[in-house]
Amino acid sequence: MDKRLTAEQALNHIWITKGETANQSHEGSSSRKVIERMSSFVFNSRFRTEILMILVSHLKDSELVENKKAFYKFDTDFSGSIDFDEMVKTLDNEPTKMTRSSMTKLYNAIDFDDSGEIGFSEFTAASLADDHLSEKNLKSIFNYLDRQRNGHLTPKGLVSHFRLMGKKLSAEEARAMFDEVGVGEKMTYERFADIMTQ
Ligand SMILES: [Ca+2]
Ligand SMILES: [Ca+2]
Repeated sequence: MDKRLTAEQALNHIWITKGETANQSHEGSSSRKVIERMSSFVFNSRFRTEILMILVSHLKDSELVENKKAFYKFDTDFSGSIDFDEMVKTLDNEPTKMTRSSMTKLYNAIDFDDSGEIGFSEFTAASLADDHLSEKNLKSIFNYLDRQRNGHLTPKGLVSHFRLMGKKLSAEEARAMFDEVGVGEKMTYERFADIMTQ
């Protein structure tokens, strides 16, 4: 709860809203929504980001039409990734302005694997809509992670799940991910849903 307020307050700080004109196209305002959602990504915990990345890999193309449209608005050379210059150029063209230093922070937060570029999955994880975070989707991701079906997630369970996905995660990192979101040993679905929808 607190985190959400902080994010919203900071967001108001980042954006100098010029107001939308009545004749602004639907596409313009829908991509602006994507950008607004994206801009709060700076405040994400690692746990939430990791789970969003998993969620993205489970979504169908048909559920990501809006995200794809927005992605190609940024990826102007159609290389399949967004570099920092592309991000700056696209955001500079928006009716709302963001400072360079906010852009850098945002870019680094979305470039979750530190590859120096924002790929489609990273972009999408950062710009998911409330619909994508429906109870149905969250329950299915939770059940997917709760492989022992005992109703909670643990740092240890996360480590073994990551190993299955071919991703490295040390016990210390998993522990730190739980600590960051204020969870001890066991994360229930309710807590999980809370973290994911904040
Ligand atoms: Ca590109
Ligand atoms: Ca990347």
